Amino acid sequence: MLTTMLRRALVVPLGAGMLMAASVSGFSVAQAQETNVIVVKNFMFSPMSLTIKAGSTVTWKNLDGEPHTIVDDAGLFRSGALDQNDTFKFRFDKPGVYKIFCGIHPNMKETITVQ
Ligand SMILES: [Cu+2]
Repeated sequence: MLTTMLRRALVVPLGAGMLMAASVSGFSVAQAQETNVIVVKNFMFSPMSLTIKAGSTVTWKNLDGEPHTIVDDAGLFRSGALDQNDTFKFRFDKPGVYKIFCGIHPNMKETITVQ
């Protein structure tokens, strides 16, 4: 009887703490969506074309269980293999049209226009 009461007393604050942690991380995800995020899902970049202002940072997030890389066609940058939920960021300082592809699956392509 005493042990049951003790267990309940321990479980309730732990559960509340986990709920708070979940809402805090939810908030940070919502904030990240205000920047330029490209989702990699189902072997596709989404969106496949994006127009941004010079000086903007783009974040790629891989949602697939398969690894993907983010490679600039002109050799400006190349990410390591992104596992599921990994992200890669790059800041585009120069205006231009950037062709991006996945180094593992070169048929995965997208275009980023920097104004
Ligand atoms: Cu890929």
